[in-house]
Amino acid sequence: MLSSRMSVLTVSFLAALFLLAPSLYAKTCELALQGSDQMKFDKKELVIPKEFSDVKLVLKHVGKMPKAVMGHNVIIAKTSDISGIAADAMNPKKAKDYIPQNDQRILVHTKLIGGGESDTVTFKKSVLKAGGDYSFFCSFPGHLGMMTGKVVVK
Ligand SMILES: [Cu+2]
Repeated sequence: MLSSRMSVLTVSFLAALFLLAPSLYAKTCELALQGSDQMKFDKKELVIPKEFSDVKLVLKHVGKMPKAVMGHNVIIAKTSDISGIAADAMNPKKAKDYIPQNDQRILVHTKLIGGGESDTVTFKKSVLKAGGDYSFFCSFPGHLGMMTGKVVVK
């Protein structure tokens, strides 16, 4: 009786350790970005502090307009690649939902969403180099001018 209780305790202890383990090794930085019907993001800068190994980016469309009219996404790339990606985003032969497919310049992206929707993307911080010149932007046609900002990697 005692030993079976012990083994139940042991199993639950090991299960708890197993569940805890990923959070002990991976430190996830949570970033939140909101897009609106006014064609704006609520932030001009996303900062990833040094101590994190992983990043979780949550994009929320706080407006009401549908995806086809006021769709938003987030693409993160080197600042020097942004205009080229934005151009390809409008080419239906290269892009799907305004996201160029199999494009090595795109380091991180969410899907395209409409009002009331949200999308989350998680990625290894190591896809970005500390101190690199990165930007984020929305690749929906015409949104780059209003919807862009810097990604600062510490
Ligand atoms: Cu947009």
